[in-house]
Amino acid sequence: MHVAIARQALNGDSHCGDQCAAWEHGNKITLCVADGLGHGEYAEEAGRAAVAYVGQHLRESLQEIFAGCDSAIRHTRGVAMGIAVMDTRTKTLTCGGVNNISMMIVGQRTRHMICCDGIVGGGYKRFMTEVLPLGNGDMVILHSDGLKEIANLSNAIAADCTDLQQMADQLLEDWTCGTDDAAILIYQSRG
Ligand SMILES: [Mn+2]
Repeated sequence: MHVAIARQALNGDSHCGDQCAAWEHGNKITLCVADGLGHGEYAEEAGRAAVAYVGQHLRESLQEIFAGCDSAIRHTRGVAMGIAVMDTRTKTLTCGGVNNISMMIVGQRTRHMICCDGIVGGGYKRFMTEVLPLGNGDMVILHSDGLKEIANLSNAIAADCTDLQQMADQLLEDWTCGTDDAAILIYQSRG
């Protein structure tokens, strides 16, 4: 599984509300970024609770995962969350998100996926999923709003850079907004 994660808490805080995870299960790879509202200890609690819930319900549909997580983390501040599930057999990516996680596929062209309004743990409306083909070499990028909307992604990603971790670290450094926790997850489909 070719995944890189880069995270940074605001002001070097020991707590980071932005949590990321990737799981390989059967013929699926599930990618998740959760941004606990605000920052600090309680944001981290919310982010961790959301990611833990997702990890325990990987076999369910995205609709079920989001609905279950929304109920399960009501005691927290709640999160913005994006999930992308790669099916390695059908070479498709199924995505869904709530609030403002940026999700995109970067390949021959860049495609952005949409989040619905609301908060996981506080209720949301009109959740929908998108299914998109994923070509060999395509990258899937999920990031929190601690990074600015990355303008001209193909330029931002150095063409000669093949090291995903270096790419994630560089994008975090170059595009951090500096006023919030920040996290970026990059997955690349290979072979
Ligand atoms: Mn944030």
